[in-house]
Amino acid sequence: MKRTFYITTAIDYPNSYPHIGHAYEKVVADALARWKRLLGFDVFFLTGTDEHGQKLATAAEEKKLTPQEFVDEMARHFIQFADKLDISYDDFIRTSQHRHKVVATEIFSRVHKKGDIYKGFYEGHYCMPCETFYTEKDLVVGHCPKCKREVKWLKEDAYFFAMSKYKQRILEHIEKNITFIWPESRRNEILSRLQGEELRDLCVSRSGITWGIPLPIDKSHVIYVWFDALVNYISAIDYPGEKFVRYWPAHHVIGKDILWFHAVIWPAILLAAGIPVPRQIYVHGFINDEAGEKMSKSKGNVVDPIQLMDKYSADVLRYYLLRSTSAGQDGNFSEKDLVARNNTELANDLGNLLLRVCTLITKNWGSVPKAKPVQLFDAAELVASMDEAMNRYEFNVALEKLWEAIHLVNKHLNETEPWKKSKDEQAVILYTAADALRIISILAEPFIPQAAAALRKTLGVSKVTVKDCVWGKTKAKTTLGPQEILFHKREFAAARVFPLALVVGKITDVSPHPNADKLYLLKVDIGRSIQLVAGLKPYYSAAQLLGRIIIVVSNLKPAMLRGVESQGMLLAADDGKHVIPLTCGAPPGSKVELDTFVVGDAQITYDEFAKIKLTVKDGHVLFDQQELHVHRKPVTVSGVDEAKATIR
Ligand code: ME8
Repeated sequence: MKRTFYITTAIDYPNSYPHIGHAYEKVVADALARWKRLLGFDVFFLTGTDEHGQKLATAAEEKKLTPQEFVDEMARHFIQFADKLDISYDDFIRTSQHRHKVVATEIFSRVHKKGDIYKGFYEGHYCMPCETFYTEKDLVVGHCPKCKREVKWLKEDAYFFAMSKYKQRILEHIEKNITFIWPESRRNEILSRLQGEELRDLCVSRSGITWGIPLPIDKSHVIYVWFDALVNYISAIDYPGEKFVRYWPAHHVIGKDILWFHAVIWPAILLAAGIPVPRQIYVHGFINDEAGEKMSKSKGNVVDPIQLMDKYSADVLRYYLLRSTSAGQDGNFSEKDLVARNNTELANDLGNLLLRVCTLITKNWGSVPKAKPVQLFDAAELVASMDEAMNRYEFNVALEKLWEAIHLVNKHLNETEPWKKSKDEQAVILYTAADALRIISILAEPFIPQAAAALRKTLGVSKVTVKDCVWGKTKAKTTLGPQEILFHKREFAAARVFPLALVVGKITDVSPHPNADKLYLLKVDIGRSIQLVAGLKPYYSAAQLLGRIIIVVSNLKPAMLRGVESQGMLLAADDGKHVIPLTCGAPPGSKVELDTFVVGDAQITYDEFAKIKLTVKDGHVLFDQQELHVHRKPVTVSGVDEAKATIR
């Protein structure tokens, strides 16, 4: 029987689009999942979305959707995101799925039957975005210690989980199992917190919220979102069925902000339900901006992983994230460094090596010559040292080992100068290089799966298992090709700014302007309600505009137009004959983006606006050849003469 390896990521809150932290965590888990598969393990890799709780209900309300409609739409983005990033997940769990609700309810009932759930009331400072209650001393200058936002005082009937009962068992487990919480610094953090303070019982219900899983013992409450969410790790493997028996316990990959939930609350729930605790909790650091600052929308320093993949590739982003961060540490994202690594390590060291070897062999031999290779490096030792690093989540170290091998092959070609050698000597040199690349193509798979597949295709390698990482397995007479450019060299250009903050809006009211014949007053929902003055009266009746989805400039200085304030401007294409408002198939409140531009939000004047030239091509709206879109849904306009249209 194959050894099993069950690995999970945290399940992401889909209240907003995936960010670089989500990308990093998924890539970390994916690299290890792929590595273990390479080693012959029977791997099960789980990722997913955490869809209940007030935070999601509020986000849905802002978009005027039901929570279910909202999470259905957002989960699609997260699935597409994982696919684009080449995440080899075996299952994607969504906590609003029936299969999950059944198991979450069952676990709650089990803990209740055990006598570990009791009724009381809760009062405390509650942080809505983090769905967490805090005591006075937890607060940081009166604000949430995690997200630093305002907290609200709440008092409500609630059910409690007698978590304090399990403190000793959890403490002993952590003490006995050195690698249970990894890296060690994180283990020490939890140990000292458990040793130093009393473990309080946990409030595990919320009343007054309907978006969640009802308590089996009291339908007027829903299960606390963290209790609900943690259960995903076993609901996805059909607890208590055959898959659960086969794969549990898991290796959980999570970020440093949710360690307490995984290292203490989750083991307590499992112990109460009579289920073994997880095998390991690996805690990664955060990806911050170039200056080491936390990324946040308000600071405007957020990098979008989807844009990065479009601009470079999933492999380049994966490689950069894995290579430039150390296990457990925070990493500073720098696009400049990403480009530098792409150019030297990926395009030069690896990509050019393949081209060189292919050219030398094809030109001089037609196909791989027959010879006995020189063992440029110890393949078994390379695998073993990479394995050691991978098991410690030291992906940068594993990649350094692999690149040492790549450097040796480059050096071998440079120093032996095969083109000056006899036929026999040349055969040995070139066979060695091709054979080394074959081994490298296998070991590169967990990090850069697309390039590794292209490499294997060129080298005619079909099987991917670590057993093939031995010298001399390349078949003589293999014709190499197609010769792929694995990585293109890039130039780093600092991001340019698109000065218009555009947002999708829905017209909710149309009335005539009191002092002007050609103007309407529009009420528009852009996540909040604003008033616009628009010169559309000659072209449209009120009924034709009501309910229409439009694009609004939201950073234009408000202007008084014939005595009425306009808090923005609607964009329309005008070809001299028709005036047609731009639109987009995204919900009101969504922000318009461009791939390689950062969208500015500083207020601009009408004169500044008038200098910005937008164009239309095939119905899509462009700025400097780039499409305006909302997460790939283009901003469009149809029915105008595109050559003559100006957008105002
Ligand atoms: O916490 N860098 O979801 P989430 C690296 N739903 N990792 C980051 C990060 C950053 N800048 N920002 C966030 C939740 N993360 C819960 C999890 S699990 C049963 C429920 C990590 O979408 C974060 O630490 O806020 C977490 O591991 C994951 O992204 C999802 O965060």
